[in-house]
Amino acid sequence: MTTSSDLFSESQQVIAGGVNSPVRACDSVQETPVFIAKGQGSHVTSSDGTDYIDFVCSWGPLILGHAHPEVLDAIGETILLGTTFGAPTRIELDFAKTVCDAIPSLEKIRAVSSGTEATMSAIRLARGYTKRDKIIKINGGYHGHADMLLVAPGSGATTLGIPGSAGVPSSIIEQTHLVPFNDVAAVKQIFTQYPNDIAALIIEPIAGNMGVVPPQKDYLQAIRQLTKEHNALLIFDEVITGFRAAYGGAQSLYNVTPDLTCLGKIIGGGLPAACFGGRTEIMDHLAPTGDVYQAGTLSGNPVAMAAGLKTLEILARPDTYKTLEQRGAYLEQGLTDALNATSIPGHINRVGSVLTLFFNNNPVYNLHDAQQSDTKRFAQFFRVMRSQGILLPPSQFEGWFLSLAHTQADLDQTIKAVQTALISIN
Ligand code: KE4
Repeated sequence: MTTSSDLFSESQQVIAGGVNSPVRACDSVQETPVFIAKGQGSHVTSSDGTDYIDFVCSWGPLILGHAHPEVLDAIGETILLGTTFGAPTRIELDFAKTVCDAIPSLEKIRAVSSGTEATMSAIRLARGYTKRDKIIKINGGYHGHADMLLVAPGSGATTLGIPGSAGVPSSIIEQTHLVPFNDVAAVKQIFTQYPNDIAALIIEPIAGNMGVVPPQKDYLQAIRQLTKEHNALLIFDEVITGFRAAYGGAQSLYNVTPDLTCLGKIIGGGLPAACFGGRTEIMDHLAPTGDVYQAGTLSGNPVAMAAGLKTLEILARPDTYKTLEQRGAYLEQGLTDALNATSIPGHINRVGSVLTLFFNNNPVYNLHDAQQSDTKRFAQFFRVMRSQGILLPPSQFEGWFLSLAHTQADLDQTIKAVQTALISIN
């Protein structure tokens, strides 16, 4: 059996950094990555044959767990009809109707293949629609790796301590203005400075890439009001929160309707699919009806649409989100009790089925707070948890994702492993 470390050494010869996405390399926790051979429900098995309870869940998409039988059936039936046509298909229409029915801000969508494409395209559409160039983003918000959004990005860049990225021209960066999360005054200040120049404010309504950080009371409502007053578009990046925080996304949970919404992860059902959308009068600015160009060879891929559509159908079943909330609350309580039994300072942020345990003396309301966390202690904790068969996202600045496949036994085993890990790093 080939070990993960052997595979990683080989991969580093032919794949940049040995991984196809930086955060998978586990640099920040001073580990080498586990190579996964298969997943089933809430568990994955490494190439070394070790079983893990999985809280990465592919960084969010697998809210039903790995290899859900109904999703596999939907993929299996669809793929027999062909994989891609570069022409419209009925299933793309069914997918668009389902997503538009679910998400309050959506009258029309355009499907793409990744969250990065969705947010990049939404920003271009906002700039084309408003004929303005400047954008506002949140310090520590992560929206994929499009140039204009790689400014103080969260997720892997924060994990690796990279403030931005080489290769992005300063002329691009100077059009992107930063504000802290949960800080209305900072947004007001930018609009006062540039009253008629802001095309859009893009935000993760529940921050997920500085660790999980919920919006404070009335924050999103205030941002909605300010963007409206200044004729700037409000873009909710719901790539994580869409169909995770609620079936209608964070916008339905907090009752705030943005002008554009970006979705990804869950809506692909484990295959590459994402989308962006909004009111018809904005979306009709997109080619071919309008003059904002955007395109994609595999956009709306029928097999990915089938996986996503089946996933959303299952999520629409009764009590789904009640169950996810119960499981999230149970795990949070277990972590809280385990922390309180030690002298280790920690704070847990949770929304539904995604949470972050911050090794931090204080509550976390924004990136600055999150960066006060003890990342060394997180790395120790991660390693001890992995040695006990629990796979966490290898970063203090990511969320633990639960799925409908995580059982009570999984959660009890996880809580026990947390108790052991905290004692060992106390
Ligand atoms: P992708 O291009 O990776 O499909 O989506 C980019 C993206 C956009 N918006 C939000 C809110 C996101 O969280 C992401 C991607 N999330 C990261 C981790 N939180 C994906 C993991 C990775 O980069 O490997």
